[in-house]
Amino acid sequence: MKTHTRRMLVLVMMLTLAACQQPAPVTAAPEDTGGSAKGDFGPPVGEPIEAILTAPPLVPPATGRKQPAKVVVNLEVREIEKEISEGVTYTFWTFGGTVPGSFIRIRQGDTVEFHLNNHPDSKMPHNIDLHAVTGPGGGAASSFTAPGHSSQFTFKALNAGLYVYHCATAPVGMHVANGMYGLILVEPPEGLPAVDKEYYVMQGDFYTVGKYREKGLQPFDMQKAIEENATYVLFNGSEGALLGDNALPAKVGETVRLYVGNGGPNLSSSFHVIGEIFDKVWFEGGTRYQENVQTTMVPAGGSAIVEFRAEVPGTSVIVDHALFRAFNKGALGMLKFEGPEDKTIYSGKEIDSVYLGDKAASAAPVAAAAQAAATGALTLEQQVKSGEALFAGTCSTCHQSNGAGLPNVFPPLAKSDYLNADKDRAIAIILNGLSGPVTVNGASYNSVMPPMSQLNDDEIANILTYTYNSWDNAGGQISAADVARVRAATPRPEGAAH
Ligand code: HEC
Ligand SMILES: [Cu+2]
Repeated sequence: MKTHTRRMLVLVMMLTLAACQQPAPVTAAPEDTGGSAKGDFGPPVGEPIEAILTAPPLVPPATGRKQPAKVVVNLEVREIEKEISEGVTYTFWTFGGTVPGSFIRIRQGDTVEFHLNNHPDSKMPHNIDLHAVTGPGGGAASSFTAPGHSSQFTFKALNAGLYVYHCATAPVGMHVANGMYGLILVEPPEGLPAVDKEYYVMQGDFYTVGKYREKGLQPFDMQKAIEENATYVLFNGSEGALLGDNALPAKVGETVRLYVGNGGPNLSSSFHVIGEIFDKVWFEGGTRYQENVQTTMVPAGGSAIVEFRAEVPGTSVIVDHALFRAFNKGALGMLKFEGPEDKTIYSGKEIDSVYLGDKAASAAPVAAAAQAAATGALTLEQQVKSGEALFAGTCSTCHQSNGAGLPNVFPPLAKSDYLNADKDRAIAIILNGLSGPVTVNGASYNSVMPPMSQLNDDEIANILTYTYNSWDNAGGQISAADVARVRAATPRPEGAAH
């Protein structure tokens, strides 16, 4: 403890004593919530061990060791173009080829010989700052590595906890925004309690020149990053990383532990799982846990370990509860629990589509259509399939999945004379919404449809093509160019979305 800190403490104690004249009441010792021994456990024992590194969402097995060891970590930096959203690619800078980077698991007291290898194809130099390191820059100064080179440094893991690591090469924010972060777990000497499933989930915010879901290769947007105006907020580096077939599985009755990190670079996460209560949260990735938590804050450059039990079958949705990030920037994931129902806990109807909307449907047709559109080979059938997936949730909430609408409230899209009369008008309705009296198939409606301005030209074209080719409508095809033409012709106030 530094002298001035000690002086401060004495001062605080004196003030406290002065404030309450009576001696402090004797309170019961706080219940043990998992605090851990501190410090150095001596020199490494036995032969050096090569660390097992895993790609997200997987976590290496527990070290199972009772003594400190020398652990060798080999981490390779690679700059790679990968999908960030359906039909959208981005040049990620990675630790180990994935975003977030490889998960590293060691034990407190271990001596880590760290090798950072920068792939010869890289265009940039990189380094690493591990928050688990006690020393200048967390290793950054010792690990600056040009393309095609390797660096080595050694540190002793003095503190247990779940730590973020990240690149710290200038411009640091840009390297982190491009995906250069991951987690290193330093197990306490006694290890963590056994659970059935462990997964690795890490949030990050991304800044692209094109807007959310604008197709093609998207460059990094420095100005948006400075303004903290994220285009995407994602778990595990891409929109579909934890959705559909990539949902994290568990069986009913199993205990699940998530190692949650937040790479940032800018946004703190309000980490929440819809329909779950965290039995335990090792908040801030430290050594003590809180119980019965709904939402836990995970700061940029921080972490948390959350645990719960899969009680009933179904899909639980992982979100950043800053909800526009979840539903309009991609911060969604899924946990899929399989097993017998327990109607005493939950009646059993699976309701994930209420929250997930179009994300509950398979993203494959949407991706296929986007790919075909990019090469100019988009077919009517691909548009219809993609439109069907997007209609689910986006339009079906009101117009119903069979297009029938609801009497007096939502007009039908099925066999709608209003829809079939004018295609450009239909495009304009989706772009700008609709209010005031309308007559559809002889019935009048006077309500409000909000603008669906979060949809891009391809998506609107595909939704309408699906609508025109379903439920006895007039057929035909709407192209993205049609939507762009109508969009350009309709003035929107400054600040309105897109
Ligand atoms: C929040 C509810 C809601 C959503 C979501 C919604 N609509 Fe509507 N829609 C309405 C209402 C209400 C009207 C009638 C507005 C009025 O009375 O002026 C309407 C009218 C229409 C009309 C003109 C009338 C007709 O039946 O032909 C079309 C076309 C249409 N919507 C298409 C869509 C499409 C396509 C989507 C999805 C991209 C969509 N709507 C999403 C509520 C909604
Ligand atoms: Cu870097």
